Amino acid sequence: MTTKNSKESESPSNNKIARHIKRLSNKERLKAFLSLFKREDRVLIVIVADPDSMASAFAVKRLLSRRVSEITICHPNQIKRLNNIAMRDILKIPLQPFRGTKRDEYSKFILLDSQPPHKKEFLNINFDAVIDHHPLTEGWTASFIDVREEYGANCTMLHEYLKAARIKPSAALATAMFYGIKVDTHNFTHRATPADILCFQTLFKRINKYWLNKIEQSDIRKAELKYFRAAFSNLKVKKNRIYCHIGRVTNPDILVVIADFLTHVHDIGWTIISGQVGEKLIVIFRCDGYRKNAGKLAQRVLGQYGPAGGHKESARAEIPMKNLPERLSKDFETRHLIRLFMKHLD
Ligand SMILES: [Mn+2]
Repeated sequence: MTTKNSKESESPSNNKIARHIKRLSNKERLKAFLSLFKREDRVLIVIVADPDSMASAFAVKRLLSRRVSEITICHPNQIKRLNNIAMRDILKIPLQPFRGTKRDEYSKFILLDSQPPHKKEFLNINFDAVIDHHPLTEGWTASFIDVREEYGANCTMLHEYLKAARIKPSAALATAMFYGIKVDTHNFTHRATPADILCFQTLFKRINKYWLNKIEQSDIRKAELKYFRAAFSNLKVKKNRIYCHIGRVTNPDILVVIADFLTHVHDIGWTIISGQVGEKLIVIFRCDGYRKNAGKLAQRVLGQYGPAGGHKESARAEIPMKNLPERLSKDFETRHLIRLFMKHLD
């Protein structure tokens, strides 16, 4: 394992390196990146696994294939989202947990879609290259730093490297990058640059749309289907609002799926779904945003009991059951959920 040393303070600041790399053309940048590696190198790519970072790692693996002797991708986080598990499995992205990866078996280290201060596991690795689109942080350096925060997705940057290397991505790699851009730009409703749009357009003809559909649609576990039965038997409609307490669930993500599903009901302005996970009451808010503010309502109604808040159209609260008034903390039901909101919604 490589560790930080005192020499670091004498090397040029990461800002200076990042500015230098930013000024290069795509071809020059590719050349500078590839010059870091020798044939005998064993490369460890580190990511916090999400669609954008997985696609970026997949692209770097392709870029370095046949140039180095070994490339491994590892991630310190657990992949829990079903869409991300589907992406990894359908596109066959080879990943392994960070824990259990022997770092002394590797000679080069790359960090993608993240920076060393973002996770404590990263701090004692001397990265050779960092390619990211988050704002540049301080207190670290690397030989190669490509940080361009104006990019909506990290894989858009990697697509430029592939293009400069004249590599045409396979259907699996194209689908991975396409999905990574979609997720990181929230389908282009959040930060996205012309570069992201151009990349998206270029990748479109190479993707496998059946794989993409399956990845995007996989968000319900078979074992979770039973919660829909609970949802339909417990839900109450009151004044264009749907309220529903699902009961105990193992993973709060299913509450989000059910809340999103119920927003499809015509003439419904609010959907408020709750469920108990461990000793917490999780409440998911959805509204059409028209003269409504889910984040403010969540804060107003539940902020006194625990963390609650969010955006205009969606919000969430996570309330320790013990913080609720005693008559509510036992055998919580949909009618209790309604009672909580009565005072605040007319
Ligand atoms: Mn990203």
